[in-house]
Amino acid sequence: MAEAGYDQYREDRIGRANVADTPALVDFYEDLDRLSAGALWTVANKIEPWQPAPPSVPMLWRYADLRPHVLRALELVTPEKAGRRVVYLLNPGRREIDAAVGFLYTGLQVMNAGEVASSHRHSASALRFIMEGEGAYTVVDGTEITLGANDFVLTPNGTWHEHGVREGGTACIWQDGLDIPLMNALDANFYEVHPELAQARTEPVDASTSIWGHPGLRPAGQEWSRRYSPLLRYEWARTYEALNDYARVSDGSRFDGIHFDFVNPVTGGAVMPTMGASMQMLRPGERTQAHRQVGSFVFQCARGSGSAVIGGRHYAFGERDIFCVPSWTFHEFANGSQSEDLCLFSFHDLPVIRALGLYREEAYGENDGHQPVLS
Ligand code: GTQ
Repeated sequence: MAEAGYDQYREDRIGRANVADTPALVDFYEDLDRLSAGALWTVANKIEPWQPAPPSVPMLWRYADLRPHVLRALELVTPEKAGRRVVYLLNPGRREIDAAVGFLYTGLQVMNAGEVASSHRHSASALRFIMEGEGAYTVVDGTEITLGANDFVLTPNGTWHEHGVREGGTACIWQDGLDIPLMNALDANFYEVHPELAQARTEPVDASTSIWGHPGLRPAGQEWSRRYSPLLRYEWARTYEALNDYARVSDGSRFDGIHFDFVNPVTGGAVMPTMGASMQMLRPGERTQAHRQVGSFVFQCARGSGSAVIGGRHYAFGERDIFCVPSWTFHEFANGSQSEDLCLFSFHDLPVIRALGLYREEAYGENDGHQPVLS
């Protein structure tokens, strides 16, 4: 990797078609442009890079910076007027498509006790990672799901869903992750409002967890053929217990530490067709080696604090901070604490990448697996 900084790092990946402009060529390009056409060699470097050259840049969004503004939104707009009261995160390289990284959208949604947001459904798949507050719930296709801190929750595409906070609760903030930019890139995005504001509760509260949420146990005779997981909530207490149990017997991955994917219990595959999610833990003092993958990632520090080197840039983060890793960008993590573990939640587009046969990964081969930190 060049030492001239991240822009150079990106530039180095872009091939160079080598046709110098002449008056005749410029004339030619103008004629083509008038016909809504163009010469490939003028754009080949841009549209056919040697390897993925994402316009997304690594980003760290600090919760301490965002949180006051998220809470401000409580006073400024109602869920009825806004539809969803969300502060979303915008990658400077992805402004035109409102993505946090690649084709992934993320935002911080906030609701007060007693508030309800109306029911809707869309082609986009959605997931939530709960950050703070008491009493939040979401209703997905007739089941009310209780949301607690660090729970991971699905609202798959096509399912009616609405959110709220129960009376007697507190202001609640959670992270939304959606594939909205991907749906729009594919011109496949539909959006529909429920005829009634709220859907009927046809199932008992937390039914999906009670039926499908027991490791190693499949409810006999229950059919499930939809393209998303029937388990809609992955509870933090169980996830954290699993991380610690795994850590007792293994060092996990040299790139990701103790690392679990959240999966569909029926298929063992990703929770939704377009987005997957993971939780990983780095033990006190642990430092991973760098690798890169085809796929875009959004991380949230769920517990503890640590640092990452992403594309040669160093980021220090604390609990609830959010950062992203663009596709094919080397990244590595460290837990500098000697006493506390570090847990990172992430979601990504690997189900899409894998379904299309595009997945690759590569270890950073030099310097014992650690990137030089660029200026
Ligand atoms: O809760 O369904 O942050 O539709 C963006 C779009 C949340 C939602 C967002 C959405 C939702």
